[in-house]
Amino acid sequence: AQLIKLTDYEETPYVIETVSLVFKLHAEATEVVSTLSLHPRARTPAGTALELDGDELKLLSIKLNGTPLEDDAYDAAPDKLVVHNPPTEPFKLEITTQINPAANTRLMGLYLSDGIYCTQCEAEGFRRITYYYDRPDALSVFTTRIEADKASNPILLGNGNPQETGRIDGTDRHFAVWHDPHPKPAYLFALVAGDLTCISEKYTTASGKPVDLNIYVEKGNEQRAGWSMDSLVRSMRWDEKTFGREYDLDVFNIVAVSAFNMGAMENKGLNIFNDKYILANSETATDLDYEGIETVVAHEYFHNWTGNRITCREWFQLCLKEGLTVFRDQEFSSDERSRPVKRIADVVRLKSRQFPEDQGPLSHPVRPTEYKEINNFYTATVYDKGAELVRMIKTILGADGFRKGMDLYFERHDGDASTIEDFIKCFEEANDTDLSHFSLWYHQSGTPHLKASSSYDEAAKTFTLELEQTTPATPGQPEKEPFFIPVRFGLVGPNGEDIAYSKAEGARVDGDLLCLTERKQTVVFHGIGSKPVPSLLREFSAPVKLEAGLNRHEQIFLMRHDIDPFNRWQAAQTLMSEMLIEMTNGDIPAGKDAFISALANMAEDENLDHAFRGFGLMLPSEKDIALEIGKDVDTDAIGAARDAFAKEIGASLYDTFERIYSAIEVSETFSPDAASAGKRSLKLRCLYYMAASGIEGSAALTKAHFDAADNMTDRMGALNLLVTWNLEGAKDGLQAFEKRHQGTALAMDKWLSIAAGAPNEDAVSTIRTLTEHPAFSWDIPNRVYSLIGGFLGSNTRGFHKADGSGYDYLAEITLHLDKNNPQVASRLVKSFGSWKNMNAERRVKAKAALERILNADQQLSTDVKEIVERCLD
Ligand code: BAL
Ligand code: ZN
Repeated sequence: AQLIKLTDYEETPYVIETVSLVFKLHAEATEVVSTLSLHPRARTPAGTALELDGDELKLLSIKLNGTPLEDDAYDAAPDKLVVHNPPTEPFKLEITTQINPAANTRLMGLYLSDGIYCTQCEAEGFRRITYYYDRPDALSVFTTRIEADKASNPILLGNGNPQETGRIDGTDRHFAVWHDPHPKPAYLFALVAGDLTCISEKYTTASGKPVDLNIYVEKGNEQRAGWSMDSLVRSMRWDEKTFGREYDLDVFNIVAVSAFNMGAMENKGLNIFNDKYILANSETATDLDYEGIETVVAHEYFHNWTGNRITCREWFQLCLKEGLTVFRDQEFSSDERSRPVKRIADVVRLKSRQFPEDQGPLSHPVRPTEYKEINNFYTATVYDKGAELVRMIKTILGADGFRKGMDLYFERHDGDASTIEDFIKCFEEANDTDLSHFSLWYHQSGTPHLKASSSYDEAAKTFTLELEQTTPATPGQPEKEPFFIPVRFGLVGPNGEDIAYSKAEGARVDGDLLCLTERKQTVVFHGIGSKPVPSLLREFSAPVKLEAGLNRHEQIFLMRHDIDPFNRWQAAQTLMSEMLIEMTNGDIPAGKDAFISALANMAEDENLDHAFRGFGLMLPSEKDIALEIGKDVDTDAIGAARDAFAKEIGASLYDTFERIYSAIEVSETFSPDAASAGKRSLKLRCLYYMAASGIEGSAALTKAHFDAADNMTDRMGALNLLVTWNLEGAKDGLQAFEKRHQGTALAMDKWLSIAAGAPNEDAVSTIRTLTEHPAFSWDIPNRVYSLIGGFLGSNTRGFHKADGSGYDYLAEITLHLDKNNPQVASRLVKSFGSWKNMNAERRVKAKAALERILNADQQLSTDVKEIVERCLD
């Protein structure tokens, strides 16, 4: 496949002013008539061919200004349409294609999901519908007419506002016409047709514009859509209040479908969602699901401004809409819930998903400069690190400066297909500042390491902080420049309060913000009356790996006293991580008892909210520890150490955990609010340690929790513990869960993921058996992500088993899935991204498995090939 380069960007020679689409829907032979109004740009030389993108298309007819084109006037292939010598004046091109939605297993373009016609066009799915300039900078005004059988497709939805509906005379068919007045790229096109029902609400924007909100689901699921509607209304209000952004159409429709590659899609006025991010009730959804729904509904809605009204010039600019919109959804959730807890959750996600990516063969800049398959770049780096970069801009400029920059961005670029440079320029101009050094974050990949050391001079009353940044080489970038790193900090005095300094020298320091610009900087703080413990990178102010240079005593001090909740949590994490690594190496960590005692205090601290205490108790995952070790990893040793540590903490603090567990009362009527969810999470975290302890009665307590559960959070949480710790009752629990939830796909996904994540001598056999279970299907991404993704993501010992069985299995299923759905296959095969960190025995097996994929006797998709080649590079 061709390497696409940012430097090759050129405007289209022709402009598509309007596009009028007619869909005659039939499961196996849908006809699409597309009428494009085109004109050449002023500088387009006469005779320049019009080249439109296609993908597996069949052309039925083509007319220019109403007349069929002669055969020699065009060339049509499944992946391209070339019109030779188009007119130099504005002209109309009518293109009729035929597509097969029922056979579309890739779930890109127009396809059928459970009998519902739906589309997914980002990034390049529209070219599977009709020939078009399928690129984000080709903005056009779309009108869509949908025709379908009325009985099986009573609901017909398109982008924009509804225009007209009616019967088609003499047939059982009907039609609907939708018009979207906002010019948009093809990736935001959508249509839905099917037998759906909806819940509705009336919304009035801040300026008084009425909007009809509808969430469409399969019949019978309407009671599970209420939380999504609630989240949507809150998102709309929040965007008005926080960014001054209002909705801009008469209707906003959301549709939930069961077969969907991504989480959801922000098509203009017609968001299409993976049903996992719409459907929830206490019986089938966990607190995390409720939170995820709130986030994703908000995220897609926020795209209306950051993504749709202002879109990307080309796909290299993906972070322009995704990083920014993730930042916006994170801020929304922080305002709706607990800000420190949300920050911890986001950093946990960043460190577990983005850090491994950035420290392995798949590392790439937030704004990449080349790709083979754009679908491979919907990554944690573009999304989550992209959001961190926006957050740093806010940290550097302050809330007001940030808002001024955003206001200018909306004002200046509304209706544009923009770039990261455009975005940064708005912050620079609105704040009269220079962000050129900061911008390196968009272009230089890799996770910087920040190493700190300090000394105190009692006589001079100075505290000296030495900070050194290094960024390891990443693919294509052997040498690194120093980053501009904003470090929020405090100098914590012996009484736990921050010490004020009288003067700081050696770096730009403003209040609690220190900005590093060089490889090595020494900052001297004056007027420091007693030796402080530095608390660095508060709120995780930059996406770096910090080596704080503190001893265990100091870390425990921060864990107990830091006024920054994030760093209290971080101190506990750092201690756990260091100790787990020592235990993995067979050593007994110093200061373990003191740490465990501090952990107990944090868990019992009534001044902290429940969710925070739950997070404080969280052990780093086996994957996190493997990443921290970084080379010659033995996942069995990590797993054994982590199990032993959990058991030890559980046994030492059993009484404490029991006390906390018993004292927390959760209201009897289920509510998904953050406070109630926090209580459930802390209870389950206590139960985790009690279950790990092996102490008599703990298994029965865990089983009792499972049996008494009246909501999915508790039921799934307790079942997971029974299975993880292989307790008596695990088998019964799995059976009871299956019996209760069989037939409810999203609930059974949880059952599959619990079974997939369980440590087990022969994990691959277990997974193989489960692929035969009626709850599983290779064709529905959610099922695959739950079972296979659960195995690859949570069963570290199983996937990285020294005999290579996990690697062999991943090679096998990658090849299997690639035949039907390359996007899903490619997502899974990314799990090989950590293979170079493993020990020699495992590396040999992983490399062989990767080579087997590459050399397989089948045509590999560009998606999978690109990932495998990068892994092997
Ligand atoms: N644009 C793809 C899905 C999302 O990030 O919202
Ligand atoms: Zn997005």
